[in-house]
Amino acid sequence: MSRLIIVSNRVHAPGGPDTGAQGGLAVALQAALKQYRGIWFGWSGERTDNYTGQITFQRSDDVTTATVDLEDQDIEEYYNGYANRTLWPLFHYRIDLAEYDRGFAGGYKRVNERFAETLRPLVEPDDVVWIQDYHLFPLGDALRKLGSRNRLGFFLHIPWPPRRLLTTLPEAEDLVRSLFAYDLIGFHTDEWLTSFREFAQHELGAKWDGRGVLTLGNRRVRLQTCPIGIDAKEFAALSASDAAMEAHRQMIESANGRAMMIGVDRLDYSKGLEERFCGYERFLRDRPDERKHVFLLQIAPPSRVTVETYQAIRGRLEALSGQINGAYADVDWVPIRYVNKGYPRDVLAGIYRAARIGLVTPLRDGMNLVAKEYVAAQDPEDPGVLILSRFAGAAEQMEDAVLVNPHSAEEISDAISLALRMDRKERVQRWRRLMDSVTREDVLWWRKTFTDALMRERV
Ligand code: ADQ
Repeated sequence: MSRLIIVSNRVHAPGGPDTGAQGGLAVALQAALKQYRGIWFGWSGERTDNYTGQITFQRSDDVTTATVDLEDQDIEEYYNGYANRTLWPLFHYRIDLAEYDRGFAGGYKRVNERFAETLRPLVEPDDVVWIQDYHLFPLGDALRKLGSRNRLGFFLHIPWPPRRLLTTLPEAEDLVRSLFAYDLIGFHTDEWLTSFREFAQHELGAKWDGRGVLTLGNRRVRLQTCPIGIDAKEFAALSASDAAMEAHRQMIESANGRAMMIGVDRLDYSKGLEERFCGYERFLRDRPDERKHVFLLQIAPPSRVTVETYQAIRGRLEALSGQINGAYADVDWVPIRYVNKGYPRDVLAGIYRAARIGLVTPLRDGMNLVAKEYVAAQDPEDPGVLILSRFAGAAEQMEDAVLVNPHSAEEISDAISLALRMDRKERVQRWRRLMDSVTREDVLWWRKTFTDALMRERV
């Protein structure tokens, strides 16, 4: 049987601490690796003075992790630079924040080539290689240049931007051409897949067969929509754990009869946190009668703290929550509780369950797993209401949420009011349909769908 080799920017070594950040993806990938006696390769998160390609192997059950350390310049140009300051904003439609810098582009190429050189000797002829996400677009091509004839798959966890936006990236054509090294590319939604296909067809002259295959010169690549899910069963079980019940009890007690709205997001401009606060402020301003029946708990652990735009958004959110609380708070009520830390997943499950409304309003998101976790954690007899951005990939599957345009404060305000007034019958009906899709297309379905399709590709 073929072995599976998964490659991602960061690798979580087995048995590491549960910081809440690892999430369902790492668990699903570990399960896939176990099934295929696989290897998980990537950056350790540590630095070194001199990249030598020295690999640290760790083994637990049937999963082997293989990690390398990176030099400061690599981390600065490849990770903080091209990945986080060029590709991430551009792929979330924020060309105003994207920085185009040849130094970043060079560092990105160098690290991908280093990964390829280090990984190549580990790959046996029958192995199947599955590369994850935007940090590693050119890795497949670099492996082919070193003679790999293995089946190579790639999955993109973030949106693919519309063709005209992507043309602003100086390296766009080379980058897309390099993706033809793969046999299969997976996207969360049809929208992201179509944007990729349109760029390849109209900017590079690739041919589309109408049945999922693009051809460029002598390379063919299959495109597939394959939305990621969560481990829904495990998450529902977590929400019945002791830690979850205790968190639930505490939240209900401290809500003091008011409806809680919950937001859980990495502190990132793509998540629409400022727009969410403004929409809530609109609700507070326009609906004085409903105002004190509700409060918002926003949990937002800082991420990418060394990047300036992330420091700036943190400052703006602190100011905005302070202004809103200053304008509306009373002796017995504060409209926004704003918390900047992570929580273990069982505690998070209890908090979700205590929330009458899940507020998930990214401006652009590849999928968004928080929306699915919120649904999975609900009490089936008395579930809360999910308010979800139309611009999250999750909206393609979750049409029974209250869908909103996160750029419109009025739509967010109306949705909050609607959710607060929604009767139990409608909440249960909507939740059942949502839970059905969250359970059916879970993370195990996602990785099986992708790996099965990859195994079927001819070499
Ligand atoms: P992210 O942008 O990180 O993922 P998301 O899909 O919402 O976004 O996943 C975040 C995860 O972190 C969730 O599992 C959530 O529970 C956890 N988390 C967030 N805040 C937390 C906190 N304070 N404490 C504990 N846990 C917390 C990227 C893409 C997404 C895509 C995923 C998977 O941007 O669009 O859904 O990859 O493909």
